[in-house]
Amino acid sequence: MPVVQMHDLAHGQAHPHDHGHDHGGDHAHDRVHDHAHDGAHSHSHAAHDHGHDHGHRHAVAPGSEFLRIEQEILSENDRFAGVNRAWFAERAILALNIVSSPGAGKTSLLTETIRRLAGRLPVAVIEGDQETDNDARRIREAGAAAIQINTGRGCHLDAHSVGHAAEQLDPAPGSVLFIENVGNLVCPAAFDLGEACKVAILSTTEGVDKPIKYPDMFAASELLLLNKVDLLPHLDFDVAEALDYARRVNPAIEAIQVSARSGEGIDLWIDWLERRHRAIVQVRVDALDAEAAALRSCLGIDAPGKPLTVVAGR
Ligand SMILES: Nc1nc2c(ncn2[C@@H]2O[C@H](COP(=O)(O)OP(=O)(O)OP(=O)(O)O)[C@@H](O)[C@H]2O)c(=O)[nH]1
Ligand SMILES: [Mg+2]
Repeated sequence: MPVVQMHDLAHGQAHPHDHGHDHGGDHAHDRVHDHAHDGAHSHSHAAHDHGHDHGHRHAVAPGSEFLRIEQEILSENDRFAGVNRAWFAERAILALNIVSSPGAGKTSLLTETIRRLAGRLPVAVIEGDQETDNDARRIREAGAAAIQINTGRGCHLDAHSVGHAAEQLDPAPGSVLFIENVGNLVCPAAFDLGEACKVAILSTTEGVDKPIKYPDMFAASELLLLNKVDLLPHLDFDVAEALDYARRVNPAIEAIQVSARSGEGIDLWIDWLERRHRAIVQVRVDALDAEAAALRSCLGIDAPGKPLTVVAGR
């Protein structure tokens, strides 16, 4: 599976989910590479080069050029996110955006999760890192299909490149699709990728106050996985205090204590995943049932199983 370069790319392919929009021009992430670098990239991208400091919900003077560009990028991202969300819904795919600071244990938790879900649910992974395909390789070794997006200078994934990657990866209907975002507690909070929800990972080595220092990320997440609890005996990390901070910025956030190393808490995380997966599948099944009922009614067939004889004149 190739590595997708998100920046410094030539203009080119339309987004697989473009549906008639023109997204050519200076898109920074329209080409798929079979290698990590081609060395000949241009550095002239403007509004769509997420490697710069724009495109985030920073506090800036209203009316500034910076703010205008920022709003343009975010609204375009939201449009792509909507397309992705519809694409996932149609396939009953549970897409989760996994966010954390670098090294909190995203890939380790995913590899453990993939092993636990083997034979239970199909899993695919979109990996986001600035450089290397190390994480995608780890995911494949654990037994799931993976595609790596390298963001270069970019500090987060965006919906457009995730749409490309999802189409290439082509997860089976009813899959769980993990999107491991770039390790960063700030920027990924502002970018909807079309996921069902964000899952934030905080590890016990990072300090208890991260949720109040980086509130946007914890406010945007539905679930907090507190990872590396196996290390608690060696640390002065106060779990109750950390969870209290998380609930201060997001009273509804759920929390599960886990260790990718010891396996503690992973069962609870798998239960959570299976619940969310069932809910997504149920929504799709209900929609298909409704479509089938509408077709039956249109054809004058009132019960499933009744032979398909179209009533004349209808
Ligand atoms: N003790 C302990 N170490 C862990 C645990 N989970 C991950 N680690 C270690 O933490 C380090 C970082 O883990 P990764 O899974 O690469 O973290 P990540 O969040 O994917 O990192 P980036 O993708 O670079 O942001 C590795 O050395 C892991 O072995 C855990 O539960 N307990
Ligand atoms: Mg990782």
